[in-house]
Amino acid sequence: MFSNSMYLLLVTVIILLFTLRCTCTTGTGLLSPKLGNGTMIVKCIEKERLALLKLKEELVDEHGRLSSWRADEQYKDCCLWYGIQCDNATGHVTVLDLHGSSGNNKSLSGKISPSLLELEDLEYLDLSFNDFSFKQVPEFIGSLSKLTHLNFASASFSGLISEAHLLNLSRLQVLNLSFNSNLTLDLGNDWIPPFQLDTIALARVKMGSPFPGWLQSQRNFSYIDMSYAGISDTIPIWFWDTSPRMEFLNLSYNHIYGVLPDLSSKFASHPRIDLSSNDLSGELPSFPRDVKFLDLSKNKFRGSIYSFCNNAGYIPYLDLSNNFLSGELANCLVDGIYGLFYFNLANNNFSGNISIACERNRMLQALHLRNNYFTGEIPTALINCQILKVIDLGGNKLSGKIPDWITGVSFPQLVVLSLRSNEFHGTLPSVLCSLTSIQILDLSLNNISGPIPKCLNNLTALTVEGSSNATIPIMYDGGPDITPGKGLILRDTQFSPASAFLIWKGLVSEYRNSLGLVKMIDLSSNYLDGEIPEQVTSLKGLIGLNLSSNNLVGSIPTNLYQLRLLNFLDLSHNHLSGSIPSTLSELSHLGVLNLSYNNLSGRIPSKGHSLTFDNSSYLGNSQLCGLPLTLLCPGDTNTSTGGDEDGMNDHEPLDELFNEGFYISMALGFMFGFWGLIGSLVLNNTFRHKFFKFISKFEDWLYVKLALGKARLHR
Ligand SMILES: *[C@@H]1O[C@H](CO)[C@@H](O)[C@H](O)[C@H]1NC(C)=O
Ligand SMILES: *[C@@H]1O[C@H](CO)[C@@H](O)[C@H](O)[C@H]1NC(C)=O
Ligand SMILES: *[C@@H]1O[C@H](CO)[C@@H](O)[C@H](O)[C@H]1NC(C)=O
Ligand SMILES: *[C@@H]1O[C@H](CO)[C@@H](O)[C@H](O)[C@H]1NC(C)=O
Ligand SMILES: *[C@@H]1O[C@H](CO)[C@@H](O)[C@H](O)[C@H]1NC(C)=O
Ligand SMILES: *[C@@H]1O[C@H](CO)[C@@H](O)[C@H](O)[C@H]1NC(C)=O
Ligand SMILES: *[C@@H]1O[C@H](CO)[C@@H](O)[C@H](O)[C@H]1NC(C)=O
Ligand SMILES: *[C@@H]1O[C@H](CO)[C@@H](O)[C@H](O)[C@H]1NC(C)=O
Ligand SMILES: *[C@@H]1O[C@H](CO)[C@@H](O)[C@H](O)[C@H]1NC(C)=O
Ligand SMILES: *[C@@H]1O[C@H](CO)[C@@H](O)[C@H](O)[C@H]1NC(C)=O
Ligand SMILES: *[C@@H]1O[C@H](CO)[C@@H](O)[C@H](O)[C@H]1NC(C)=O
Ligand SMILES: CC(=O)N[C@H]1CO[C@H](CO)[C@@H](O)[C@@H]1O
Repeated sequence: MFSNSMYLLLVTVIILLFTLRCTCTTGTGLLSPKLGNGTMIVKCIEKERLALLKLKEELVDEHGRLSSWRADEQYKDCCLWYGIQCDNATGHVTVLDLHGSSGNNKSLSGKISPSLLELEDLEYLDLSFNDFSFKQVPEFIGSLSKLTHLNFASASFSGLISEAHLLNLSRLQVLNLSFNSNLTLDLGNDWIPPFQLDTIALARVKMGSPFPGWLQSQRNFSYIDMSYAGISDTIPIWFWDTSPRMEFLNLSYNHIYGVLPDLSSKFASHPRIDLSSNDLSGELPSFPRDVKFLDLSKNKFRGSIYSFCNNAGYIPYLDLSNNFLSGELANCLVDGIYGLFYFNLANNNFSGNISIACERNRMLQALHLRNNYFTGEIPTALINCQILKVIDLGGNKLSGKIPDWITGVSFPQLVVLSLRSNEFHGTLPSVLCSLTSIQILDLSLNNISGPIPKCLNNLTALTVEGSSNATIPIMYDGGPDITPGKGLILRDTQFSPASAFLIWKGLVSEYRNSLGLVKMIDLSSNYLDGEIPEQVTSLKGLIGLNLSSNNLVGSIPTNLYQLRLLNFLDLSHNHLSGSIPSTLSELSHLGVLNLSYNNLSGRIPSKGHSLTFDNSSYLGNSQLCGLPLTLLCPGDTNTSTGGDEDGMNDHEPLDELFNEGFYISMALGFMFGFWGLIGSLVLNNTFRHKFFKFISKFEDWLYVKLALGKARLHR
């Protein structure tokens, strides 16, 4: 009886105490208190609140991302602050997630205060995509012994991460230090970490050249990315048996060498494997039959693809480009590999016919067979690969006529068609004009004859200025085994940007992330005759047009100036006649103009942009006159009298001084407001001419950089 009433009293007192506490906090306007029925209000622990305020004090938060972290009474519950989560039962802070995002500038910077250590139950720490200005990762993170997730990706940390940092992190599952270039992970080869990681994300973290030995202790990871890690070693045989759960492996961009063993049973289901850009050699080993993504490009694999094909199954994404593979494809794409979405064999030594069964590869969107020794005709079976976006067969020995089944009906999504540098002959079929999605049409370096079809204005994508999407996505999935006939179940769909190699201003460049912005026609080095059809002037989206080295006659279409985005125009080595339309000087984006070796006559337009081209643009037209050529037009006076300030040609001794580097530094100086300093130089006529010429070229350069993205030199 007594104990019962004591018990009742105790309960009453407790309830009273909590009610009081409730009143006082809600009374001061606590934001959304965690009122539960039966459960008590959990508020953050005072010690941890002060620690967070101290943390904020040492961080630089220019964009007010931490504005809810305040000392005021009504913000007292730190569990409600931005980026914080607390344990419902204990009130301890368990999550501190202050990640920024890629591509925005709202990053935090400054210093990480050791007050972080007060958060003794912290399990999840994410400071990714911030800017810690190449500071060291503080060693005290090693004392946060309850951490399971540590994400410092792309946070601009530098220096070393050593065993001391990780010594006490026995519960760690996710270690993400990716994209802190130069940061070095310095762990002893024999070191046995206290943790078993699930996710090892160390892209661009330097690890030294030996393959990291501490991985031998990790028996249960599913994800490992050690791309750009500076590894220069073989992959030790034990590595393949460390974790049966491995489903993502990225060791690309290292200097890994040696021969791979049979890998067909070394991964979890539907793995993604990227071993590209290394020095791996030997024959292609077997991979799991359900590999979803396999990139072995830019290695030194040799031999045939035959046994690889026979052991392969459903491979949505397969890139074997840039190796020394040879032999025939044989039935590889007929009864070997199936389910291809992306297929790349470019830059190998393959030969023989291309045979492909589209029934098994209905989802094929990108076919790259560039630079091999393939012969024969384009296989008719290709017509069934209806969602192809990229057909890249350039640099082979393919022959026959350009098939008249390459139409917009068969390939409504075709964006890139490159048949350059083959042995195609015959005329250009006018059905090509029905390729309404085409943005890059490259048929150069073949034996094609006859006229350029007049229906060019049907190439709808090329008639539109600009582009809705900078990248052209190649989709692939890793669904369950898909047997032909059963239909496709798309699961876990991923995207990869389509790419194409283009000859742009004489350089071979790869366009990937900005491919969607490139619109060009290259029919150069064929035997095309007749006139340049007026319809070409409807292709307002074109940024490149190359019709050089053909047998074209007639005049340059006067309305060519309508192609306002044109950056590259090459009509050289034809039999074009008449004068250069003066309106051509309105093409203000033009960076390359080549009209040389034709029968053009009359005066070179002497105003606007045409002035910025030197005489190589006009050579070999015996009847052209005026600057920059030396032949004077009737009635002109000799420029050597110095009367014409724009009359400086390119053969001045000053050339050596005013090299491009100099110009660039001048332009930068100009932009940063040092006009006064260089102004005196600009008073000089010669310099002025060159400076504006440079600015004009600089604009072109900038345009190409911006619009076309980073062009990579290749081969
Ligand atoms: C707790 O409160 C919620 C509403 O806030 C109510 O739906 C639920 O039934 C309550 N549970 C108990 C056990 O009283
Ligand atoms: C803690 O509370 C939040 C919000 O009320 C709830 O969503 C979450 O499930 C709770 N967690 C646990 C472990 O009870
Ligand atoms: C950050 O981006 C915003 C727009 O997103 C812009 O207004 C602001 O000027 C930028 N700040 C800096 C420092 O670049
Ligand atoms: C790791 O834990 C031990 C024992 O608890 C402690 O003495 C040591 O200081 C800790 N090391 C770090 C880096 O926190
Ligand atoms: C690593 O962190 C970055 C930034 O938060 C994130 O984008 C990336 O997906 C993470 N990697 C893994 C494997 O979790
Ligand atoms: C491996 O990791 C998975 C997922 O984290 C977990 O469920 C499993 O228990 C772990 N296995 C071992 C042997 O640690
Ligand atoms: C592998 O890493 C490289 C470099 O970090 C990256 O470009 C590539 O996309 C990654 N591969 C996959 C399949 O994610
Ligand atoms: C590839 O073909 C070229 C030209 O036929 C030949 O010179 C080269 O040796 C071949 N390389 C390999 C690895 O087969
Ligand atoms: C290649 O294809 C052509 C027809 O296009 C055929 O005549 C020839 O026999 C084929 N060659 C091989 C080796 O299959
Ligand atoms: C071009 O388009 C017009 C109108 O859509 C169509 O009538 C014509 O047949 C097309 N020409 C070719 C060669 O596709
Ligand atoms: C651009 O992307 C959007 C969505 O990402 C898509 O709906 C649209 O069809 C794309 N446009 C082109 C021209 O590819
Ligand atoms: C130790 C080290 O190499 N630190 C470098 C890290 O990267 C930054 C920026 O690239 C350099 O300024 C540091 O010298």
